[in-house]
Amino acid sequence: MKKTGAKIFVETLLEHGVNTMFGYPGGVLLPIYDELYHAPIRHILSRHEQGAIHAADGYARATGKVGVCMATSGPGATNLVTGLATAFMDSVPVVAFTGQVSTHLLGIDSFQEADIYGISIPVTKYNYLVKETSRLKEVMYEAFHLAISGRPGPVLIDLPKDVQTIQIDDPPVPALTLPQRRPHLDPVERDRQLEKILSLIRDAKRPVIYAGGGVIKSDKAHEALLRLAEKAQMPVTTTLMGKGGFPETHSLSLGMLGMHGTRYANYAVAKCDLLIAVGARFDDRVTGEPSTFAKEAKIVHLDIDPAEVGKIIQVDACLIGQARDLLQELADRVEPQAHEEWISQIAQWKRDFPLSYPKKEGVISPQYVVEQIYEKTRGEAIITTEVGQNQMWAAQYFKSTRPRTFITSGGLGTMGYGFPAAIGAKIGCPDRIVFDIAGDGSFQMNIQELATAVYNKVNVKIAILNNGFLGMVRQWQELFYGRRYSQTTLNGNPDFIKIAEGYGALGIRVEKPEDVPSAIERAIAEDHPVVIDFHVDPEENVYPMVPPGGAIHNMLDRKE
Ligand SMILES: Cc1ncc(C[n+]2csc(CCOP(=O)(O)OP(=O)(O)O)c2C)c(N)n1
Repeated sequence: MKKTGAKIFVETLLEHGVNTMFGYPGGVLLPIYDELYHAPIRHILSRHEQGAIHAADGYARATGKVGVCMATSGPGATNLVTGLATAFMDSVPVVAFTGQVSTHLLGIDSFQEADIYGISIPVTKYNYLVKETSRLKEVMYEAFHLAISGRPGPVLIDLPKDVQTIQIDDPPVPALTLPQRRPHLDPVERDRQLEKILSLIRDAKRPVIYAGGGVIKSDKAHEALLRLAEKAQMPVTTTLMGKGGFPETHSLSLGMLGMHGTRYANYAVAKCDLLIAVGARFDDRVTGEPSTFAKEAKIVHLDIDPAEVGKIIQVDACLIGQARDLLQELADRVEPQAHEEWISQIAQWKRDFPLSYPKKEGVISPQYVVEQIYEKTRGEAIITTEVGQNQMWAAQYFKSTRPRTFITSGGLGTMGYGFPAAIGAKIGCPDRIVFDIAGDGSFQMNIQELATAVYNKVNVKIAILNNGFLGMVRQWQELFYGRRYSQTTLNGNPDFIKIAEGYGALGIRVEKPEDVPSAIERAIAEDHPVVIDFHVDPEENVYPMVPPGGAIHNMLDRKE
């Protein structure tokens, strides 16, 4: 039986278990949207293509499945670019489809033609321009495989209109002919590395595990990490992307390290004699000046991507593979250890330098709002964040205990990510409470997605830490540019309550600290999207802070 490309497209999505996708139509996608009209796929119409791709990304991060989104040619496709780069930097499995002008119109500046294939090369794991309908099914099979295998990432498929309309014989299910990954190390060398790591652990007096997003992505890696840490008594610090990979309520947890990490995590890294990095990439927000990072330590790197090993820091030993498999192997093989002196030193640092913030009479501290969200959700919520101070306070004060519950744009630092990502996360995990911890600047970057949330009954909560500033940039201006607040005052902010109501959401304004807990309780009780506008201390800063390019153990703190 002959089938159009559009029909093959929908059938192939269904073969991959896709029951939800996010998108925004346009002329060149009419054949596909017509096919979707009666397909058993929930298509969420965003209000901006950036909203669609961030929602697909949030869905992927919360569920572990591939997130799917679609946009039309030209401006629809270019509106996806920030979302592709966001997913690429954080290794998120997204398959993005773009409509394209028909093949005979390619390359001649046709109406709404943009070379999204070319544009997206640096921000995708792989990308395709499908010129023949006969290739479509095979390309889609490859794309879904590539997005989620190995180190995950976004894959883009550009679909000219005629490829969607041409009819061909029903294509068979393709056999994937992708080149197989070869092991990075030969078995003898691998054994040597493993033995070396085991002996480094045996000899270490002051070990630290530094766990990144790879521990979240590799299913069950967090269980192996816990077993390894407890058995060898190794304290664990996580990156922003690694939050939830190790319970932050555990006595061996050091919380987050790096620019806004805890003092005790950064001190522990500075003083450790063995640092085991797992699923982490020595990002500059983590290392500060790399030549000063973990100077006293032997470095072990466990990662799925050999390109990450030795990229920033020379290592003493490495293993390449799934974080789960490598951590399980180490947890099985390692001999039980005790590091009483080291653990008690860390406990002392925790007592001496806890995370803290000033409690001012009548003023809402943003950190208090995050603490209350943690309390009122009993730490069970999925948190998404925007970018800036809100993101760092969320990371510091919401103790994550499970993978896939802290969702944030770590690598690209995309303002406007958190709210659409929250929509995707809630659709993927409808039984969880989902809070977007937002700044008043970031929220306005994708505020239009309130329509998406309300219309589709996506019960997300947006907690705006409204300081009237682009707070994080203002903080840098305060500390390093003589308090010259150039273009960081958000004059002209709207009335967020009216905006929420205008879209049919509930808006709650909170101006007094004593009203914070009840507002959060009320928002949770509502079976409806809620915007809570917390008027917080306008010039509160995120501390501790490592000045850019410094050593991470040299941190600034507030002047009392
Ligand atoms: C799309 C985008 N543009 C600009 C920036 C640079 N930037 C980083 S943090 C920040 C301020 C964010 O302000 P707001 O959302 O109000 O959050 P706050 O820091 O006040 O919590 C800016 C402008 C960015 N990260 N992303």
